[in-house]
Amino acid sequence: MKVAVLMGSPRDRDKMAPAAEMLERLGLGADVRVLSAHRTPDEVADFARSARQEGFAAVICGAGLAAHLAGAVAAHTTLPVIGVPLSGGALGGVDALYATVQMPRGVPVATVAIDGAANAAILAAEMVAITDSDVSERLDQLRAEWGQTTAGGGAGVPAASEEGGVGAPPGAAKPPEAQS
Ligand code: C2R
Repeated sequence: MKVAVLMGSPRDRDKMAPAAEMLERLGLGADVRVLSAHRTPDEVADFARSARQEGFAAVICGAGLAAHLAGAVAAHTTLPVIGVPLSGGALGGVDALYATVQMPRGVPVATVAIDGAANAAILAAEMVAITDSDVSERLDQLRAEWGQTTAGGGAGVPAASEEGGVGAPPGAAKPPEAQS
């Protein structure tokens, strides 16, 4: 199974890199593309309409500012779409968060934290793991490594700057639950 990782601008690459890294770590192929609902609307629609047939399990969309990419993709597919609001600009990513999360009924976008690219990949893997026991086992291993059992308290969760970090702001070595 493969997962698409889309981003609105080449300048989003660093913030979205943890998504592809995490997918790879969980044994899933990542198809990374720059597509914009504003700048390349026809390409976005073409991609989304054919994504299921192309064998994608889910589509991760990262965008900053007036982030319409995830919503535009969701308009053209019933695959699960996971939105990653990206930080930057005068509003620090809150604009992208609201634009991504506030979808109208019938066209959902599962939205992770601002700059939460790694969590978007984990969520996509969890969707695949519903029917894929190999991916399910890798997710269990990841949790075990990070000490994220109910008893472990997440003490081993790496900071965002480390391998496959969870998407916390740079320098904030917090477990995922501390972000929400
Ligand atoms: P540029 O630096 O290329 O001007 O992009 C991008 O994700 C980026 O964070 C600035 C910001 O604009 C965002 N962008 C969107 C969309 N396309 C580009 N939000 C979209 O389709 O939603």
